[in-house]
Amino acid sequence: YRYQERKENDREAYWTTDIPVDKTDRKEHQFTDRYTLQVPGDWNSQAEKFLYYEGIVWYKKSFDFTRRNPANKVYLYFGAVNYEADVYLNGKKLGKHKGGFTPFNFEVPDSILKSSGNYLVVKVDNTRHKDEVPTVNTDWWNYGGITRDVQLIEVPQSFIQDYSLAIKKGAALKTLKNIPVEGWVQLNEWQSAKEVVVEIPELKIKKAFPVTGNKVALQFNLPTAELWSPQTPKLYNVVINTSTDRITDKVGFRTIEAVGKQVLLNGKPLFMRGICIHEEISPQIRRAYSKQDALQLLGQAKELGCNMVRLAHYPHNENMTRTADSLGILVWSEIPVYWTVDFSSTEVFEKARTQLTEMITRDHNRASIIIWSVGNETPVNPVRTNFMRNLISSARSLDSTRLVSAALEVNYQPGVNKIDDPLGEYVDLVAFNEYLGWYSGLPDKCRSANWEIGYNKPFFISETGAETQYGFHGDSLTRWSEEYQEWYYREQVAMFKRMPDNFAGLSPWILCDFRSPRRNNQTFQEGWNNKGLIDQKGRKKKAFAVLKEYYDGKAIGNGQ
Ligand code: ADA
Repeated sequence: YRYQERKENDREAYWTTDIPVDKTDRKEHQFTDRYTLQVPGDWNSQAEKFLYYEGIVWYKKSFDFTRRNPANKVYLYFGAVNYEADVYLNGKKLGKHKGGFTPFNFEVPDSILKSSGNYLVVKVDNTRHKDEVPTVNTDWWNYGGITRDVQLIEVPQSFIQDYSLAIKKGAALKTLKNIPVEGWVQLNEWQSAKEVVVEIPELKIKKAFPVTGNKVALQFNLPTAELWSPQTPKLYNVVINTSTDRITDKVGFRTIEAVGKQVLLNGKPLFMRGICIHEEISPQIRRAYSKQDALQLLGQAKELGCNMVRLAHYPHNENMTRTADSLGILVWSEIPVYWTVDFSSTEVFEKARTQLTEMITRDHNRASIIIWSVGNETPVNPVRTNFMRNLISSARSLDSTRLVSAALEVNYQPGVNKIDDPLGEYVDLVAFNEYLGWYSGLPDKCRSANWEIGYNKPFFISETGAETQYGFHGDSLTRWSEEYQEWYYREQVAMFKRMPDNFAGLSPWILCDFRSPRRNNQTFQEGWNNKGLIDQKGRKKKAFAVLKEYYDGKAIGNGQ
């Protein structure tokens, strides 16, 4: 709620070797050069020699700071640092954080911060380890650095820490009158303030709630409201006041449920016309971080006819979810429990749960987000199932208003493709990744495909795709050609049309080609996963039109 758009000129930071920091940390340090790096940004894309660099980089930035009120508290906020950050201000360590895609902050003690000549030093380490989340093996580039905004946030001693406001779960929306909403306001401490006042000026709402503890429950009716949906992404300004603090935000009101075999958005059946997206932008080829980047990626998804995106495989930056709110694009948001992490370790579970908590804490007021995903293609075994079940319960206890899911794998059996992963029982939406016609056989395999979805729930194809190099042409039997990918999508689309009626949508793999350390076919990959419908220079491949035609057809008369 204290989200601020970055000012374009405020992006200077340095990394260097000769700064007075905690000596025990210095032993790993090997560099003698000094560079200027943009923040937010990843180092890999800022100089050719760093493209493959994985390790430690020290950042330094000097700044002046004038407090608006000497009694105020100051926090230092990081949107994300990949992966481990040790933060020092004026030579004193403020703290440490692990997890490459979620925000964290430290309170800055009054004794440390000066009005001028402060220097902030951050030791960033993106070395991958087996006991981290994700682990060493990922099919995406391990972009290192301070990849999102860094802000100093000044707040009063007694401040509003967080809030939640959403339509009451289970509320009937037959008439759009007297819509019950509920939520809470979290105060940082018990306050002398007697009340919390919530205003939605456009709806002429102003409600006061007594402060009886740190967490103040909210409950009231909206006399009427336009619901948020992909066609009408209506956002209302919400203002929350106490006697000492005031926050503003833009909030959309909508409901999302899985009822029987359907996903219902605002009580109406929803078919998700999705696409997967990595947080990478072309043609600059770096992490996507700005609002412009979000507009480019989500704009391309809209052009494809999408009403939904799967933000794979980790929480993307806040500009993405904020822009999705304003453009009316539904979002699946995921933590990087990817393939195999150490499912037997309680420490690893805590690392995953921390990232889940940070993701949900940041984005729980975004109407666009309808699904929290706890992971991708995790191998079926009891230890992993227990680990994932516990993550699912954590997600539900942090936010009971959204669907919880995970991308599962298909159990391919002779004559039948089964979705029988025991996790299916615990998720709200049964989602799975299938690559019929790419990793096995030819696309015409789709014609005889039988699907056995072991759960009486809505299901979703969270990935499907084939690799293709833009501009490489052949007949449809020529793997890697645009024609092959086009054929793949045609056969897949024909198969989707025959899916059972609990088919709630799909998010093919993937909108744009992306860098991957695993993709080393010298003719067709050279470090790229080329399953994009758009290539690294922004050019559309032939299959783009095939999926678009399907989506445009699905959108007609769908009402969602
Ligand atoms: C997996 C994985 C994706 C992607 C895909 C592929 O399904 O979930 O991250 O890499 O494989 O391209 O093969």
